[in-house]
This record gives sequence, C-alpha cells and structure tokens, in this order.
Amino acid sequence: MNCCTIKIVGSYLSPYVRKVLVCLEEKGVAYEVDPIVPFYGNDQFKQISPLRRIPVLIDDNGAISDSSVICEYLEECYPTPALLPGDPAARAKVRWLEEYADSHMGDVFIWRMYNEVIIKKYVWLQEPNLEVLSHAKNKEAPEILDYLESVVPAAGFIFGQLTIADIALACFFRNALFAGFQIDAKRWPKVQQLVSTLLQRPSFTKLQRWEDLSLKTPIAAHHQALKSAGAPISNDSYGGPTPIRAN
Ligand SMILES: N[C@@H](CCC(=O)N[C@@H](CS)C(=O)NCC(=O)O)C(=O)O
Repeated sequence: MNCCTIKIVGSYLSPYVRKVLVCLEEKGVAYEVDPIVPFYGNDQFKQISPLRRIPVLIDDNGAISDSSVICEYLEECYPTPALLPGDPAARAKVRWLEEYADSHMGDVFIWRMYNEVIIKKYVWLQEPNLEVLSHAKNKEAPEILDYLESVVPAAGFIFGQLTIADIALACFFRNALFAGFQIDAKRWPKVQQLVSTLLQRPSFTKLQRWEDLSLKTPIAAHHQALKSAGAPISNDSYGGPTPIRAN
C-alpha cells in the first residue's frame, strides 16, 4: 500500500498520540504533527474526528481516527519491523493488552490522574478532586500494576519481540509520571524494568523532549514553541482558540 505525507493530529502529551508516534519512529516512517490539545479543536476538527478525540492520522487516503486503528493501518502499510507477532493466538494476546492499556489504564492514568492534575488545571482552570486522585493512585493503579506484574516476563519484552502491547503500556506511565505517580520497583520489579527499558528506546526518548516542552508551555503557544524548537510540526492546524467539551 502506498502511504505518504503522514500527518498526526494531536498533542505530544496524549498517550494515544505517543503510541502512534512511537510506532512511526520504530518503523522509520517520516511524519509531521499538528500538536493540538483535543479540547481545542476548531470546527474542521470535528469533520476529521467525529468524537473530537486525538490522534487522527491524515494521509493521501484521508483521515483515520483511533490509535489502535491507526497502528494497525501502519502495520499493514509498513510491515517491518513487525509490531504484531505472526501467530494468531499471540496476536490476539497482544491486542488484548493494547486494549487493556487504552481502555482501563486510560480510565485510571488519564481520566483519574492526569485529568485531575494537568487537564483540569490548564484546560478548565479547575482544582483537582483529591479524593478521585488518591483513590486512583492508592487503589486503582496498584491493581493495574499487580495484573501487569503477572503478565510481564522476568526479562525482555512481553511476547519476546517488541510489540504494540509493550508500547501501549509504556505510553501510559509517562502520563502517570506527569501526574506524580511512579512505579515502586520493589513491589513491581518486572514492570518497572520493562517500562524503564522501553522509555529509554530512541523512539520514546526522541519524543520526550517535545513532551517536556509542551508541559511547560501555555497551550496557545504549543504549535509555535514546538516548531521553533525543531519538532516536525505542520504549517497548518486544526487548533482553535478556546476549549470545547465533546459531550
Ligand atoms: N480510543 C481512542 C482514545 C483517544 C482519546 O481518548 N484521546 C483523548 C486524549 S488523551 C481525547 O482526545 N480526549 C478528548 C475528549 O475525550 O473529549 C484512541 O485509542 O485513540
């Protein structure tokens, strides 16, 4: 399949955008980013993302939403290196862990941690709900880590080779860190080892510079600040001036 001039719409701070960008980096595919914070999408944004969510991939074939759909598309367009195993049973297990990360880890790490600490403060100018945050950090996140510790091997990637499951899991620990949550290496040594190995891969470290810059820059200035610092930023943007709630 011929895919070219790939644009990814979505902030470097989103774990779902990060998952797509890491896949592109691992596969050595060139791309540019329109780094909008999703709530700030303009009227045209709704046309390419009916749920007003990021990421969106745009190329010569049109716009595609949802990080898992996008990553599968990339896997088909750029099969090497493969991020899904060949065996159907192993592929299914990889997809389950990707889904577990995107849905359940998303609920806890994004909507009950990162949302309380970062999104509420910088997008909606609200105080965090400390009860929600504390429950997420002290009850829900440890349950996730207990589960992950039971599926992660003593060494190496979960399925031997690097897969989209490893990438998806690691992406959420960046946002957990932004919200002040770190993995306790004594309690969850295998997960700590895997996540730290992943976050040190060039595909992740290359993005961390742009994540850190986004975190310390006012939202309205993200596009220009990232472009000036040398990130691969698009000339045009689906960003708008004020935040809109999708529902
Ligand atoms: N299942 C979607 C989830 C995407 C998602 O929830 N993205 C968040 C940003 S981290 C978003 O756009 N939220 C805006 C909203 O919920 O209004 C995917 O994998 O792409």
